[in-house]
Amino acid sequence: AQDCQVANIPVMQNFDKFRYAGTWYAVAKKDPVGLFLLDNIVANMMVDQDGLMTATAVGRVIILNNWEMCANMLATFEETPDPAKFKMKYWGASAVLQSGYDDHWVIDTDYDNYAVHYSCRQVDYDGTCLDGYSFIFSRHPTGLRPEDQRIVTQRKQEICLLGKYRRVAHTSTLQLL
Ligand code: DAO
Repeated sequence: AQDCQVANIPVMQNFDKFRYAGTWYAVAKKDPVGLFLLDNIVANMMVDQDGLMTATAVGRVIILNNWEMCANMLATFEETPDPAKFKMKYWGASAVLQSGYDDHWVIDTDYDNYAVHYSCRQVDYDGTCLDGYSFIFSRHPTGLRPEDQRIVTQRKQEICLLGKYRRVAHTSTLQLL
């Protein structure tokens, strides 16, 4: 069993940012308070010659109560002593979009099919996560392979978020890429 302490959450061992690079489709998401990215979420991770990891991401958002748009987001990642734990500075191509500074932890990935992401924005007094979000990413827009689903379900349980996810559709009624 797991104690759900943010500090004890197991992350990817020997994380390789070079193999993590490339396109990832969000197929499921646990939303934070003040949900931002709704669906059609695609992230493109890059590592430059100096080893700096950056990302571009798109997704459908609703801003100013009822205005639907495609968010074009940018992010840079700061490394920490744990290679699977990054600090992510993010902002929108447009000023109406969210910006912020979040954790970006890679819980597990096989690099070729699935990745489990986790970010706790606010740790509670008891050490559990009070407000956070998590993406389940796939290399395939069609979703996870059955053999990956089993692993991902296990990871969701280990990060104490089993049952908290919603499916992220890739319907692309807005022009996204
Ligand atoms: O959608 O509610 C939310 C939180 C997500 C905010 C961060 C989005 C921009 C950066 C994406 C980079 C790849 C994960």
